[in-house]
Amino acid sequence: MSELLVYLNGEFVPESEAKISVFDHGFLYGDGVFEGIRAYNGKVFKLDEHLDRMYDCAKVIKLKIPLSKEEFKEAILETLRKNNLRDAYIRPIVTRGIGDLGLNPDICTNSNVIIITKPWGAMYGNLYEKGLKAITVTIRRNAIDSLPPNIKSLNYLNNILAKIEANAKGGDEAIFLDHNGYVSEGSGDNVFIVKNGVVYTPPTLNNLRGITRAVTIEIIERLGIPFKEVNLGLFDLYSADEMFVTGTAAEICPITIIDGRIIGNGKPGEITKKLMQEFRKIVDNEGTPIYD
Ligand code: PXG
Repeated sequence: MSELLVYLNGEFVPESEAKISVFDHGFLYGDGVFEGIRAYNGKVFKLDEHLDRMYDCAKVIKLKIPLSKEEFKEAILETLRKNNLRDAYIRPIVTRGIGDLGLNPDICTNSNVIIITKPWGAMYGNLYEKGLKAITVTIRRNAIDSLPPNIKSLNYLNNILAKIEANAKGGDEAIFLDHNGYVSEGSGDNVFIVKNGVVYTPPTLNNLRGITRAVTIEIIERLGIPFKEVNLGLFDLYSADEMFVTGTAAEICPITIIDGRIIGNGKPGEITKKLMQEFRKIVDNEGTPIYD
């Protein structure tokens, strides 16, 4: 089987030849941005929303992306076409580019643009039926006034530390609190709970403005399920009737146990299951077509 092709600064190169310099500040300092996007059934889900977020993040870190959004969109679609993909994971990356040693981003002149695409299915396997085991980790989410969690940057060490801790404690996913003890998010997803028929999720100052989160809220509102965006604490998580996470990779995935507390009856809740069904319908039907 021939290798998949990676988009690298306008060229399509085989995976094994897709290389960038060790002097790239993306590698040296985690200086850059990325996205995680998915294609279902020949259509890219929420492509404009992901690109909008990536360009916003780039602006925040004063990183110039050498393509217009339209050009970037076309590059993503073309990468998928070159690889004959219909169900895929898409990873656009923009790095600060080559500079000398030393932090100063102004010495880097040419950012690198990379688009990796891979065939991809469900992330958590049978856990969509069973539910995840979550662990609230002692590592706090990056403070909003140090490294704002709204930036989807190449520096994911905070998330990786959380994952290490959750893995060590036998969990499937880590849940972060922020420095005030408010619930922030998972290591790669946003958090929701259900209590007495009302769905709750924290506001997005202390977490990533998840695109799946936004889609989930749209579904909740369309179904007329009561919904509140409020700060949550450990008490709310431990006493929830249902709990789930949302993300491009995770989709909507139930949590059935957190820190040894069983959520509801220990099975994915009714509202969670309804939202998962509705989400499936949307991803199967909506999106930017890859092939005409
Ligand atoms: N919080 C964090 C920290 C994330 O990294 C989300 C929330 C959910 O955002 P979206 O827009 O995807 O609903 C993310 C996204 C991976 C992977 O490879 C991780 C994400 C997305 C895609 C793939 O683990 N995280």
